[in-house]
Parts: sequence; C-alpha cells; structure tokens
Amino acid sequence: MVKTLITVAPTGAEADKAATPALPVTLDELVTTAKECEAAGAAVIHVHIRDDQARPTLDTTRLTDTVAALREATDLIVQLSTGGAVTDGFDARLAVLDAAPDACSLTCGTVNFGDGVFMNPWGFIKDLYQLTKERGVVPEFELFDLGHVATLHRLLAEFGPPTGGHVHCDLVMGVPGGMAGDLPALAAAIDALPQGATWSATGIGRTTIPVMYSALAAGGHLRVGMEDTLSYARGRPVAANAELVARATQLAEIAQRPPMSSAEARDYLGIA
Ligand code: KMH
Ligand code: ZN
Repeated sequence: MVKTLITVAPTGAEADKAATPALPVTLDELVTTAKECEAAGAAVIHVHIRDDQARPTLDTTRLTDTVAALREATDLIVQLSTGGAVTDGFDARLAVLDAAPDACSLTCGTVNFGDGVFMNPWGFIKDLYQLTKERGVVPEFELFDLGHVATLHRLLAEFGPPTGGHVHCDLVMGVPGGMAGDLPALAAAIDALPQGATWSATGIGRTTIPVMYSALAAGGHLRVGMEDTLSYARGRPVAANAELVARATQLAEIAQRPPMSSAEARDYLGIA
C-alpha cells in the first residue's frame, strides 16, 4: 500500500490576517508553522508569502529568503505558488522560479475564483512549463476543473514529461467556479488523468472532509491548510495549520496509509 503524501498550504493569497490571526504571514510565523506541520506529518509545503502589511507578494528577494529559511529549519519539500493572487501578472508569476524552489504549482487553466478570475491561458501555461524544465523545478499540476485535465494532456503531448519524469497533480475541488468537491467529481477527474500520474486532492471550505475521505479511499494523497479552509468544524476556526495536518495524518493512519516522510516524498515525486 502506498503511503500518504501530505501537503500543507498554510497561507494562500486570499485570507485576511486581521480577520484570521492564526494565519502565518511573517517569515517567523511561516517557519514555526512549517516545523509544526512537519512534526504533524506533512512532507510538502505549498508557499504563498505576504509583505509587511500582510498583503500577498511575489517579491523575489522575499521568496528566495523564504526558500532558504524553510530549508534551514525543515526537511519539507518547498513548493512555491506560481498562482499568486488573482491580481498578479504573468511576468511576476514566471519570476517565482528565480527563487529556485524544489517544486512549484502550475495551474492548467483559467477558472472563476470567487469574484475574481484566476488567469491561466495556454500561452502562459506552456511558458511556465518550459521554464520549470529549464530550471530543473518539479511542477505540481493544479487542476480546478475537468478541462484543466485536457490541457495537462496537451502540455505533456507537446512538451514531454516534467523535471524528475513523474507527473503529480493536485485536484483543487470545491472552488466556486471550478469542479465540485464531492466523490462523483473526484472519480471523473482521476479517471481522466494521464496514465501513471499520481494525485493529491484538496477540498476548499466545507468540502475539506468529504474530499479527504474520498481521496484516501481512492488511493490518492492529501493537501490541507489554511489556504483552503479556515474552519476546523462548523463555528470553530482553525487554531493552527498543524491541527489540519494532524487530522489528515490521523485519517491516513486509520486508512492504513501512514504519511510519507519528506525523503520518501522526494523519491516519489522525482525531486532530487
Ligand atoms: N490564489 C489563487 C488565485 C496556486 O497557488 O498555484 C491561486 C492559487 C494557485 O493559490
Ligand atoms: Zn496556492
């Protein structure tokens, strides 16, 4: 039985620090969170950073310092977001790779995202993909909808396999404007994935738990964190990212698929 890869997405670009004090936004808060989440069972950290006013930023110096600090303090695989916030431009999103992370997200299509639009036209997707290959960064293909799976097939057909040779996807489910966060949508998405691809699933908001159970049952992996949900249970805000990771670990252990270590995850994902 394959162990469970657990990714934590602790911050995101959308949640407001003033309304959500537990959100890690400073480098110190992020490093502390990363250590706690590693101890709780995470192997990968999906990183968005904030500026001094806690607004999302893609500043290269800050990203570079963040990668270095996370590597110094943990063994986690450092995956930088190239999605950023819906307001970020394509050049700034490509420049994320200048921070030389282990891995990065690569979203395979445009999606309505709340009141905004998360823009990922084909031209940007292929430029980013080619840049990951030039820089030796391992992409994780983020799929918000079934059409994104079709674009992933096209990307692989035109440009070949990614750095590391292994295709790993994250199904981001339950975003208003994307696929539903439920079992039928998950079954349709995994059925459409390229042969040999592995996958994690993320349920946004109240879809977190159904998606987590469905993913474990179907042999997939898990992403959790305050980027994706701010409630631990109805009326009970998340106190810290580590409690979301601890819950994922507990469910994975019950499923008899305990968490992968970071070293096992590097091997699994083809990350040197
Ligand atoms: N913040 C969203 C608009 C990613 O990290 O690559 C995009 C996002 C995806 O979070
Ligand atoms: Zn993200």
